[in-house]
Amino acid sequence: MRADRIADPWGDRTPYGRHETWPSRVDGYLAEGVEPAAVHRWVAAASLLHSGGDAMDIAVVDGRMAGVRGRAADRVSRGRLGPKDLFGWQANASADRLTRPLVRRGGHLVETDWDTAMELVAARTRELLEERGPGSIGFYTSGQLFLEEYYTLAVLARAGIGTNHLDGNTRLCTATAAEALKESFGCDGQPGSFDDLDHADVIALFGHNMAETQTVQWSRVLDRQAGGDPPRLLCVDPRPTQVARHAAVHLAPRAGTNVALLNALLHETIRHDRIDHDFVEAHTVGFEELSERVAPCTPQWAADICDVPVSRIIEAAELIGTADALLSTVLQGVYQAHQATAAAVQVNNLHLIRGMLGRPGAGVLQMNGQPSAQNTRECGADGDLPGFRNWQNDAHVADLAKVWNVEPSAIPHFAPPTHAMQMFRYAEQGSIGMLWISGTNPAVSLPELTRIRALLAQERLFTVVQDLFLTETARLADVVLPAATWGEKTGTITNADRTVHLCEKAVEPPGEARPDLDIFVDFARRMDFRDKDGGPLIGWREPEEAFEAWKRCSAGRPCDYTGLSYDRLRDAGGIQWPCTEANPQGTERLYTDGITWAHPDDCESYGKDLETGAAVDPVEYRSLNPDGKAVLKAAAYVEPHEMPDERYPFQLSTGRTLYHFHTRTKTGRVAQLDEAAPEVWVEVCAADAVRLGLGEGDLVRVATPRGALEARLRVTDLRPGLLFVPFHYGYWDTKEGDGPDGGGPGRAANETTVTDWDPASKQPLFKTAAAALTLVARADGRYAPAPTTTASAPSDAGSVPATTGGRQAYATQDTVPGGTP
Ligand SMILES: Nc1nc2c(c(=O)[nH]1)N[C@H]1C(S)=C(S)[C@@H](COP(=O)(O)OP(=O)(O)OC[C@H]3O[C@@H](n4cnc5c(=O)[nH]c(N)nc54)[C@H](O)[C@@H]3O)O[C@H]1N2
Ligand SMILES: Nc1nc2c(c(=O)[nH]1)N[C@H]1C(S)=C(S)[C@@H](COP(=O)(O)OP(=O)(O)OC[C@H]3O[C@@H](n4cnc5c(=O)[nH]c(N)nc54)[C@H](O)[C@@H]3O)O[C@H]1N2
Ligand SMILES: [Mo]
Repeated sequence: MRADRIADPWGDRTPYGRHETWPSRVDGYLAEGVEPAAVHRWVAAASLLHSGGDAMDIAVVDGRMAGVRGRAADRVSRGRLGPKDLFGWQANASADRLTRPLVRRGGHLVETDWDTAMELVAARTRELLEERGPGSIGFYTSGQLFLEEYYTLAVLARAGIGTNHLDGNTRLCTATAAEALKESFGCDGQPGSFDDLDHADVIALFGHNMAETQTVQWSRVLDRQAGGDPPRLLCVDPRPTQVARHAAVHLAPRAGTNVALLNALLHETIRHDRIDHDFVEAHTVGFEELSERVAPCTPQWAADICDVPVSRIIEAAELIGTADALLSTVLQGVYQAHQATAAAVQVNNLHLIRGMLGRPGAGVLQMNGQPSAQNTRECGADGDLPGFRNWQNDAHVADLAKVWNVEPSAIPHFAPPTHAMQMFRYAEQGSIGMLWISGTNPAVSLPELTRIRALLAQERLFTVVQDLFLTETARLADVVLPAATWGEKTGTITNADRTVHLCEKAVEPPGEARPDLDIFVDFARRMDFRDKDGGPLIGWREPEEAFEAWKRCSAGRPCDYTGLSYDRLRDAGGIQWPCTEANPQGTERLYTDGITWAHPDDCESYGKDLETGAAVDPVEYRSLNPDGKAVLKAAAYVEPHEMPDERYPFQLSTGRTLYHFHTRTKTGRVAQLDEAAPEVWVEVCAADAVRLGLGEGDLVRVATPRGALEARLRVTDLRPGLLFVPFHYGYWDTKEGDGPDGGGPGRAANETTVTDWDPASKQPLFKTAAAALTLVARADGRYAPAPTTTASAPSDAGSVPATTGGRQAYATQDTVPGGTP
């Protein structure tokens, strides 16, 4: 069967009932003119454009990628693929891929050979180490490389250079997921499993537009809704997402008020005694304090703050309170906020007091966004030590030093690992003299771009950018290293429910582009990093050797990989960690038998004060939680730092659309995806549009105290007083002289966002800013270039042509009879 998967992103329904197995449906797409029989090889991989980890095979014809298909047996997708995965691979073959290293000479980036480029980087590193020490060097990496690459980078940076300045764009993405898990359970590690979607009777989505950002798991929800005993959904999102449209209860709160709402939900749960007292007694500390703190947080109190009907809050509390198996998911509507960790922790609290953990259907998914964000975190390429080790615990540092065969003092742990927002500040001030950026495009994705551009362009900052394309960030670099990507190199990625997939090399990279692992290993060799016995610090070259080295580092930690191998992953497909020799099938759910990693000797973190971010000291933690139970941490609601006023009367939120990935370096180069959403737009509700005399398609200006952008207006059903702008659109494909560089109007959402972050997770705020909206030019018959299939659907359905993909977007969908192949 063929279907236009741009017009229908989720594909056909395969209904199933509660506690049944999700039926398979194998999705595939082959390039125009390629017949299945012409495919020479199918090479195993998994999705790289979100955190779902959908297994997919890459079709190879004459040494080139020619298509993809899902894998029926895959535990997370059962064969399905979303539009980004069906079509996105085509970007690999873009004519403008970087194929040779570039170095800046006389103000211009010019091509050079690898040896010259790498020697330049190594020479600068040596010079800085000698003159100013390891603290003058910083690394900013990604959630999109492979585990093997992060681990190598973590060893290289932490024990080789000896710098504390290593973080990922995961800071913008899943830092709050990690922090909320540490606060509640003492340690990172996703408690739940995607399989919980098969068993839950209530699914609550907090600030998570699953329909657009995890399209395959959303198909699963739709399939359950079409089957017997469907789950009831609770959606907390100020926009009319597809999730909201399918919800039994939809709350559209004022942006930035999640803590008030969650405190009211806790208040109601406790008031009605919908509590699992045995679970609370056996597995938690802090219940009394939590009860006291939420006692004044009545639904009426929250209704005023959140600007939602009080009856709706009571309904939401009843849904949660009467669930037999509750699954909650949490994502950026919670994480990119001034009280990110405080709010995410209250979702954990709801589960803990209701005993909704560790059994089928009862679980929390503190979601990840990027495909390998989990690996960035577990390998310590973010602001943590590898293997979820605790930087404040000398025994953990000593253990890591043993794995690496270095002195503990060689691993900086005098202060918490530096977070990305602080690293950029150091680069701005000049204490960081070299910043090596891999697999991320901060000149589009960080807040307050005027500041970021100026900071990266500084003469005194030596910037290395490792990417596939000459991105906005690469254009500001001193050295640009052309990387190979997914499909052109081998490695593993771990998705949001701890499922590890192997991605194998299918084709050669273009030109001289090299895998990120090769680049890091090459650098380590040039720097001649040694262990304490004079052996090489990094003794591996190949991905599988790096994986084996990581296994040794993960041994005995929560993310234990010792039972996995490339061969096992080839045979079995995706496997969930922890996976040991004693437990070779992996682990579906954490915390099935109590809270296992919160003990003071084992925990990754002693926690932080949710309001100030101050670290709890070991002695305090030990006295609060001597037996290592889950910690119920309360938090008071605090108003967003920047609220609308007369000059800036709107709240501005930013986020995603289904058809694009981040700064569009891949999806913007693919016809099917680009044409579905070719330009930036801004969403406003009908009442606000009428009040301001604005209409669909008008060119408007959105301004905040930091900057402005221009976009066409889409009138939708989002909450009054709110504006929404997708953050995907940088300026790489605008005409010469256009965009902020050339003085024209900006179109990147981050021209407007603020440099500010959650005190505990240090994740920046992308969901609340005060903004003004003014007319630039009338629509003159034009429409906003926004999809109609998604949250950006126009409130007047017939007013805009429907989003379709046409023939070029036809993909196959095959349901396997009988479900499980
Ligand atoms: N199509 C697509 N999928 C992706 C990505 C992509 O770029 N494109 N990126 C991947 C990555 S890295 C990530 S992190 C995830 C992100 O996935 P999501 O978090 O689902 O995506 P966002 O659009 O950032 O934000 C989700 C929702 O938060 C809502 N929101 C805004 N403010 C508030 C608030 O104050 N409270 C609440 N409750 N909700 C609020 C917004 O209306 C929005 O619908 O997606 C992943 N998947
Ligand atoms: N306003 C606003 N801003 C946001 C957000 C928001 O919701 N609103 N969301 C934030 C979130 S959650 C995220 S995750 C970030 C994402 O922000 P970024 O990480 O900056 O976005 P990407 O476009 O994914 O950048 C990844 C880069 O890596 C390159 N790349 C891809 N594969 C490889 C590879 O194998 N090797 C190398 N070396 N490079 C590769 C790509 O070409 C691309 O340039 O944006 C954040 N910024
Ligand atoms: Mo993300």
